[in-house]
Amino acid sequence: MARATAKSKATSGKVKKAAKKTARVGASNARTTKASAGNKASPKANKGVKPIDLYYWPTPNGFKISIMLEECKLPYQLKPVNISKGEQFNPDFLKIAPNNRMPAIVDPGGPGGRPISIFESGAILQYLGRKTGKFYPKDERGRVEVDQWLFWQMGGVGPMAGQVHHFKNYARETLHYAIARYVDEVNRLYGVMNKRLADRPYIAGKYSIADMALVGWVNGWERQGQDIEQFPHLKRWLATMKARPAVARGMALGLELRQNVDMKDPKVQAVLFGQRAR
Ligand SMILES: N[C@@H](CCC(=O)N[C@@H](CS)C(=O)NCC(=O)O)C(=O)O
Repeated sequence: MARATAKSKATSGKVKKAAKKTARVGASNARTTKASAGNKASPKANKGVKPIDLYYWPTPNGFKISIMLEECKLPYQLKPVNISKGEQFNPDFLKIAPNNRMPAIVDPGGPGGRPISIFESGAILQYLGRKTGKFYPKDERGRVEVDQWLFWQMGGVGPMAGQVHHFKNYARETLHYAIARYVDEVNRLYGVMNKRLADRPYIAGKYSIADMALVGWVNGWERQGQDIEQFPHLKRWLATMKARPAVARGMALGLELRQNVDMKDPKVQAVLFGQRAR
């Protein structure tokens, strides 16, 4: 906690700057959201709806929520959390997301018409699915089908691919054992997904929040030491997913924010990987 507080103080000037940027990006995002509405009924439907605050940085976990917001045509305001500068340790952010990780949301129109804050991407996806009645079946069998693949992503593909990214692309020491272990595990998980997709268009049958949770991660197959050609059904699914305009918009959101971030910079590594980076 002391570390978090010190970091937050150290970055407070920068956070202020980011806040200015937030307003700017938020405004441009409002345009994105409006444009995304496409469907003429949407602006009317969203009349009087207060935008959801999206605490976000452009990474596969962040994309899950930007995709869902775009798919549901929900109005939202982008609140960048620059994780390479330690903004995830800001005390105000920790009140919303005590695990110091993004994404998180604050929905001013939560249950009972009162604001609600939510962290953990899977919980946010389920909440938005229940709120909108979209991409998350209401019937128990359909919901269980989606939940099991959503949790499979949360506990498997995300953490394992995240470890590959770390050991293969960012770690300052080359640990062959760790690289092989996580590359192999991601390979196994891709195999499971490929088999599953052999006889259905999407992971739970119909397009759902489980697909949204997966696409940002599978899109990084090359950096995860995988060859997509080995997984033809997964390859087809990925292409179908990326062809969806809302997915493309969700995965493009805020990419410019991380343009100049060097993940190998010792300062960035100290923020993200703590002692182990030194
Ligand atoms: N289980 C969390 C994981 C979120 C997560 O790991 N976010 C990363 C970026 S992809 C983060 O905020 N990292 C900040 C840090 O490591 O300090 C979720 O799905 O929401």
